[in-house]
Amino acid sequence: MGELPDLAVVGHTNAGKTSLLRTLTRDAEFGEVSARPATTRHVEGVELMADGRPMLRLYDTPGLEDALGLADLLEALSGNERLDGPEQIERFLASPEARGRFEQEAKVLRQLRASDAALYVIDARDPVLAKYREELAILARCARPLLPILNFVGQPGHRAEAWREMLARVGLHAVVAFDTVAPAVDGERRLYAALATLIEPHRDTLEQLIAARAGEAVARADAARHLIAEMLIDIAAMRRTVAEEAAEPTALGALQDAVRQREGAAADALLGLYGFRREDAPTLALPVLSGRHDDDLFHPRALRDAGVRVGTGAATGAAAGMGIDLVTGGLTLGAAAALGAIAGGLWQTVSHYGERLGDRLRGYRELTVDDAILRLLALRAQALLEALERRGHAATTRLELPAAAAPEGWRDAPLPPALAEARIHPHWSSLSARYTPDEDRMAAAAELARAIRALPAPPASE
Ligand SMILES: Nc1nc2c(ncn2[C@@H]2O[C@H](COP(=O)(O)OP(=O)(O)OP(=O)(O)O)[C@@H](O)[C@H]2O)c(=O)[nH]1
Ligand SMILES: [Mg+2]
Repeated sequence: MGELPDLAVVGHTNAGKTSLLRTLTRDAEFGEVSARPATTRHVEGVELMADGRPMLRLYDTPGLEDALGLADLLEALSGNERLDGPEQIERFLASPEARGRFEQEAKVLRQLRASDAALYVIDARDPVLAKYREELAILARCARPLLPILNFVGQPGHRAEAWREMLARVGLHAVVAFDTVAPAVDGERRLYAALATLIEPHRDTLEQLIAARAGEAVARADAARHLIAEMLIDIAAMRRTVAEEAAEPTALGALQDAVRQREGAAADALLGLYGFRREDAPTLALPVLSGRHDDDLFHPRALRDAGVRVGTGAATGAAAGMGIDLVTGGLTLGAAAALGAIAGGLWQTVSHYGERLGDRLRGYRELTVDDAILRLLALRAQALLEALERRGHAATTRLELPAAAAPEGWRDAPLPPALAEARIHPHWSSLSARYTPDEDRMAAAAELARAIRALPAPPASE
């Protein structure tokens, strides 16, 4: 027992011990996680960092498999002597069986004896079987505080209540529900708070850890909102001049690609910020990352699914060809907008005006990205952010974006003024050759970041 609290993570095989470590350390690469039992074979320690310094040591351990067999052995080893719990455990650890048949169990108990406390991970979907009671009775003999963690509580049909009841019967009243794949917003804080009551000597450290983690979460969400704001400004400010009409389709395609790339880069940065990998990216909404194109940003269905209002005639079935064209374009003639010819900025309207304006536009055609696309980008980025906030680092499936997670405002309310501002400052776009970020741009980005959804505050307490 050193100055840092040492915590053993113990439990039945496959209960999610390694998964819990992944989520607590925010490291999706920690150890090996698999659906087959006995995945972890050795004790593996890791320091939990916060505020740039280690605050806690966690030890992953192999799963307990044969609690009933071990209970019999402990009894046999005691013979007629009246040994207390730790004495029984020490005798077992010195026995040949601890290097043979019960080698895995010995590793767990040795680590628990060397730790300040243990997190006892439970697969709450399992019925409360006799072998689990035995497992707990053996762990209790190590004379270390145990904090039961109810894992898999995000799954239907879990038996958390039956588990709480059984745990209370053996004197374990502090119990934390913590689904490692989809932890509650407040889950980590509760876990450490419960732990602080169990290991009094380390209470201060654990409280510092809670504060540091909370601070990190705020800073992370803040950085995320800035990443999204930067992307939106880059895209809103973007403009491409087209010399002649014939070159328009090519320019349009190039501009769309630039927008897709920029969205992909922002998504990549968000994933990185939250400690997830590209493989975790949702297939659905990030075709640039996933290589799938059926949910492309410029696909008319994407706007409709997101409930973004695109204005007159745009998404109506009647105008399919034209409508799809214009929504697929997602681009407007910036010059025409600048001339006051259009307000909503729709391709159809623009084409219409374009004909009328004819000469005035000739030789001065500029493509910009439609408001509807900006709305969609904002909605998608915020949905991604929300999903990342809720994802545990033990998750093994790809992220899925909630359909209608982001706030209504981005669907039809006027866009934040910072974006209108960006529209008339082409040099604000980092995608432009003339990119010159000035103070006004920084101010606009900061203002826009504040307009990005503030995440729901965690529930105060249960
Ligand atoms: N849905 C869901 N799956 C989980 C959760 N926790 C773990 N799993 C899955 O359960 C399986 C076992 O998880 P592990 O973390 O390897 O379990 P373990 O306790 O370390 O297992 P051993 O090392 O074999 O003792 C894996 O397939 C995980 O992806 C959870 O909270 N929810
Ligand atoms: Mg494991």
